[in-house]
Amino acid sequence: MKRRNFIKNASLSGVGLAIGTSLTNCAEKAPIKNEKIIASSEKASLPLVIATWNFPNATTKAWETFQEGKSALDAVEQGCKVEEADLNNTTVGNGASPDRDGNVTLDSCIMNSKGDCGSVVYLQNITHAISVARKVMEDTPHVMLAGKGAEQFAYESGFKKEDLLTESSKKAWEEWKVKSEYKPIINIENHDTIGMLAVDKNGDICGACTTSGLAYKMAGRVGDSPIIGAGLFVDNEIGAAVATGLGEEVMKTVGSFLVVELMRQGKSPQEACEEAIKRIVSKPNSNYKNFQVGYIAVNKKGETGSYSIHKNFSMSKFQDGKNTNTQSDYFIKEEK
Ligand code: SD4
Repeated sequence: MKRRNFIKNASLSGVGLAIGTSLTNCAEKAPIKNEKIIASSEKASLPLVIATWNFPNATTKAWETFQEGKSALDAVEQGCKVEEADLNNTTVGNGASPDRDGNVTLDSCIMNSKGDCGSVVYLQNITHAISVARKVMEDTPHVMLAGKGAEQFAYESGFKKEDLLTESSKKAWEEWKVKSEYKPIINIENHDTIGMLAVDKNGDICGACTTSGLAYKMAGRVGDSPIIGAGLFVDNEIGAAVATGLGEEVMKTVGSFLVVELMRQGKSPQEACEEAIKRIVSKPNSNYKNFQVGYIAVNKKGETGSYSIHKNFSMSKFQDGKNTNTQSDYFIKEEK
């Protein structure tokens, strides 16, 4: 398919889901007490870890990281690394589906309880994008590094060059190229981005998100997942949220920041996720029936919530030594 056709189809269809140096950039806030949220009920058992989708190995790794006495930041990084290394996860890290030109490009970000954050976009040839994002946060004066600069920084930080395109991803891409159809596919099979939020025993919250984005995306396309405020947001006074699904729609509504701000206004994590999804579906001309978006959120008390447009989104949780995966409530109830 000619690039122009691809662009046209993508915009008509809504695009399918083939599915710090400490930072001065993320401003430190004066502490704001939201009595409505903080004082209203007892805290849930801490620590806890939640993640998008069904990722028991990742949440287990994050929990074990806590058990070793490490931080919530370590927990989310280690948890996300499990999926980045899993060759069967074709939406994250090594083994991920390439863009339409055959290049595997990764987007990732991380945020700590002090409001510091780091991000990499369009990163190639490095499995653990989340660890590079953490290095951007901790070792540079910047928030975001892209493309060749991010890759160069990764090598200078000790990461090794790897070929992330596996034989099976290459084969699938070659099959896709025969027709080069970029159709909306809303099924669960095509979503595997991991977004993870962890609350330590003191109630301090960190988050991370890592993905290869959409399979067979246009070369150069970047989604919501590395964008602080869209794919991920942490406000240690209030809570945190992370998104999965069609990143374009998440970016247009600054979704994760919105969820956290709704919690600041007094909504529970569940109510906040629902409202953020409603903002997407209620936009004029929204073709939400053709794409999936899901949010998970946690507040300062350790209460959690999740919600999506279509059914089959789920949230993994590790709490009280127990791993669970729960189907999320969703907007389109008439779906079979
Ligand atoms: C993106 N939000 O790049 C990501 C895709 C995703 O599960 O979450 N897939 O738009």
